Amino acid sequence: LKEHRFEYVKSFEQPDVLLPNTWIVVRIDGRGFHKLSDHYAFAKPNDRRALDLMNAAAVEVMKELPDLCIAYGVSDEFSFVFHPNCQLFERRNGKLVTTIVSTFTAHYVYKWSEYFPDRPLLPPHLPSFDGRAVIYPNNRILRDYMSWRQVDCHINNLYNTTFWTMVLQGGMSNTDAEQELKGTLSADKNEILFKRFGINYNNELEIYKKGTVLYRQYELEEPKPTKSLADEEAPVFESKQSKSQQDKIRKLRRKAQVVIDHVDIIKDEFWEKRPWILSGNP
Ligand code: DGT
Ligand code: MG
Ligand code: MG
Ligand code: MG
Ligand code: MG
Repeated sequence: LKEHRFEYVKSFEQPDVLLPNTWIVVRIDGRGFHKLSDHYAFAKPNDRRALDLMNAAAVEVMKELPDLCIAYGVSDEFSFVFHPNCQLFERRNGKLVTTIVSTFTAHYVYKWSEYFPDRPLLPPHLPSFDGRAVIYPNNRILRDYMSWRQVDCHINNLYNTTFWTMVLQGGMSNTDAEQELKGTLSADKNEILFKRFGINYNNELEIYKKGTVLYRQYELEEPKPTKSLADEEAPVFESKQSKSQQDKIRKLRRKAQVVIDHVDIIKDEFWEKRPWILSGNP
């Protein structure tokens, strides 16, 4: 029989396993959302419904993939974070990225009409997302990555808020506003907003200024078995967890509430108050 004569093609598939014991961040980003946001007339600079839809789709991704320990979203992007001890899909890059991108996109499309009941989603203006995985070798660098995204959110939002206020409330042309803002510092933008438009930037919504962080909350559960889970096995960075411990952790994560928050993730406080995020336990 010659049924097996085609099987050699399997050997053309290349391994793409991500380094062990490193944080994995899968960042997805809307393709051509500049155009999409125009087409569906998203509010400028921030469309609350569009952001809520991004967050709702991301919550579903967190629920479907209990291995995820935290996610951060801003604009048309979301970063999903797997703990160094994660063994999902044997840490295969392609499988992790494509699963996250397609799960997110499916929920984004499914929920669209709930958030935009008056703007039916129609081809050729359909949302799609790209995605990539990056590994980070330790907690400090993972936190610097998260800080980088939140700083980006702040810088962009201050610029966009000032720009669109000058255009929409100040009646300036896009090019004039752009010209005036060229080379300005944060303090200058705050002053333009306050002196010319009576807007205190600090009073803008937290979701716009800080973006969105998703994580699991365990407080409502009965006393956590942190002790037994922590003592049973060596620290996560030193040894692989057993299959049974991974299952236990996955179960606890599945039961936990996914919280939508708009808070500072740059300072220590956020991480110190929620030690399970960096410890991966549960
Ligand atoms: P890409 O990612 O290279 O395919 O291209 P874009 O167009 O998606 O560019 P990107 O991701 O750098 O920037 C995100 C775009 O999405 C940006 O043009 C503004 C738009 N956008 C995101 N959120 C909002 C929103 O809440 N309101 C409005 N009006 N636009 C938004
Ligand atoms: Mg982009
Ligand atoms: Mg984009
Ligand atoms: Mg983007
Ligand atoms: Mg299959």
